[in-house]
Amino acid sequence: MESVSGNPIPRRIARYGRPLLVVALIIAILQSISCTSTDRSAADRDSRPKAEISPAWVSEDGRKYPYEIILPPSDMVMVLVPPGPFIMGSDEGRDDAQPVRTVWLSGYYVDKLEVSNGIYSRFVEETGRRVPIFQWLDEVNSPGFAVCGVSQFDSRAFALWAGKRLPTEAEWEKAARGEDGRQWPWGNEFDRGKGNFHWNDDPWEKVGPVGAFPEGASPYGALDMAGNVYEWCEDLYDPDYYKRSPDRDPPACTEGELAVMRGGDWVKGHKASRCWERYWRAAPGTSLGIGFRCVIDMDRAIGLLAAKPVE
Ligand SMILES: [Ca+2]
Ligand SMILES: [Ca+2]
Repeated sequence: MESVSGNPIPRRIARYGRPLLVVALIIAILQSISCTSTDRSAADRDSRPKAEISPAWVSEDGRKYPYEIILPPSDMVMVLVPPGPFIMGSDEGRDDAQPVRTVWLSGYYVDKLEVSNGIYSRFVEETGRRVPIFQWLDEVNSPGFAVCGVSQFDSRAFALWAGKRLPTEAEWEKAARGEDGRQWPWGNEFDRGKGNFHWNDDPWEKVGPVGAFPEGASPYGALDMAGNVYEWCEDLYDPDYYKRSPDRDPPACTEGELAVMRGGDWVKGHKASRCWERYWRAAPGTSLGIGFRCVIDMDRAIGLLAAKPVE
């Protein structure tokens, strides 16, 4: 009788209670293992060297320098050019890039992209600097396009606002071609599809957006160092400067009537965009094909509290 042996419900509990208890224990153990595993993963992530989370170049004294940083107020991505030697100059073309030699540079960060209209307009708003002279042309004034129509003086003023500076010719050249003496940022064969050049198949007949040709990246990841807009350097143009400048951290040349710009523009082709080609213009002058990018010394960048790795 159920009444004698007890309520059927307690009996079921008695009958299934042990297996249920075992199952509950197994679930609890599995949950415990799962939580422990999750906690361990989190702990592992937290304890991993930052270099694994945000890859960094490590100096001989153990300092870590992220390969990419962003600095306010321009908030542009900058890529690292670690200290070391590179092959500068060329035996081709005019003799102003001769001789070919090895030059050693301290480390620095260079803007990954040319300065855009959008970023330049923030500088204009904050400082009252004149607007670039071709901004009335709808075909060049899109916020994402490289700024053009700026003088070397304008570019320097922007660099000062951004807490940076214009590159020396040597810094510009190394950022463009890396260490191995290549002709273009991507290698030794010209490719119209790797930059905004004249007569190529891209949608832009004049200046175009910054960063539109990722396959044209330099060994350090800088884009558009061949084509789109010429880029002002800090140097004045001396045709003999490559012959007489020091082999270690050559400073910007301060003697000359004209200012240096590099990399060719949207109206030029393969020759002007060779990494070692030097070109020039009056420092107060400009054109639809002249813009710029900035650099900052590596240690100065890291010393700034606002410097942070790019996620
Ligand atoms: Ca084009
Ligand atoms: Ca360029």
